[in-house]
Amino acid sequence: MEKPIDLRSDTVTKPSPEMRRIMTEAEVGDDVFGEDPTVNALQEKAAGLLGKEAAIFVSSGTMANQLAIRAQTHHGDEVIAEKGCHTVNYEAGGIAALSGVLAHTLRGRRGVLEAQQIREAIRPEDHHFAQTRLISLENTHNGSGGSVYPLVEIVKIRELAEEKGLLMHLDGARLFNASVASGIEPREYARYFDSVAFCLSKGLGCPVGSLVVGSTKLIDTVHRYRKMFGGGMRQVGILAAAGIYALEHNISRLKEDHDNAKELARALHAMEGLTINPDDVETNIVIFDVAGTGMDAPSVVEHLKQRGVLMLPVSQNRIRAVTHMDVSKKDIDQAIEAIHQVFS
Ligand code: TLP
Repeated sequence: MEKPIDLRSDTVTKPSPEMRRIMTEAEVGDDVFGEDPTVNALQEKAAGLLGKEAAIFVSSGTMANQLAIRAQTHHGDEVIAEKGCHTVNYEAGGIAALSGVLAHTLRGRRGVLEAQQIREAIRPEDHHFAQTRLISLENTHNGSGGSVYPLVEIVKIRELAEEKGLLMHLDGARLFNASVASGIEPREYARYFDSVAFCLSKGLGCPVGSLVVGSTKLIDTVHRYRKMFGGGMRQVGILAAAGIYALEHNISRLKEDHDNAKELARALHAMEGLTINPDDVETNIVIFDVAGTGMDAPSVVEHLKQRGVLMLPVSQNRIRAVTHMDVSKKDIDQAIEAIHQVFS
């Protein structure tokens, strides 16, 4: 059988032959001793790219977010976040279990919280209340179909955070998608956050890995918790080498993924019974509603699977398709054809 067109996530990419070659040649050492030269080089590169003092290589986006939150909160604190964000919804309750914090979630418009909304949610100085400590934002916002956080709003939220003495974390799992779509440098986004997590194993095409960046002091604290959470790794330069390669070669090409997502969104919009606004598709995630077809999302996904196209049902009526480097324009055309067949 032909290889399926896998649009379930941008996490499914396989390392390219060139990336694999570079991995096999990587110089390695024991990273728990801080002696892996390739890991050190990746961390320096990541910190430089995001304009921060330091960075730390970790195994996953979840690990990166959880560590950043653990390092910047105390048990019983409150974290303000958007209702549909990854950190609160899809990390196995980690912020409660590992950091002992409360999530104070607010509904954003396409994943975007406004400063005024956050201002109203900050707990007053009163011993009855949990202490609001951290604001956590997500850019791009996965659950809202890869929406890009407007920088002007981030700036306002930072001003508020400074006024109230709060810290800010960015789940930038797909920060480079946001940057390529908006033309705003990653370091410009990062400026307004105390910590930023970003992933190498999504659109950038690595087999594994994420980074947390921030001040030297913060990253030192994260390092301690990484050890505590069992995330210390040894001769991991073979993975870090893939990360360096990805940061050097795979960022600007994200535009192709965005173009493919837009093409898919336009085609879906033209089909009867499907609901999607192609203008909402800013990066590589396409979420569409199938309620008007009389079929539910799991059965549409099953029919597509039989035609060699994989997507993810994200609710009873909504389906997610994510474009990435292992999906070509031709694959997108083929996927559109398969969708036509399912509904004809
Ligand atoms: N998201 C994955 C799955 O968890 C659904 C995906 O396929 O989109 N932040 C954001 C915004 C994410 O989208 C993800 C992964 C993570 C963090 C966690 O990254 P990993 O999977 O590396 O722990």
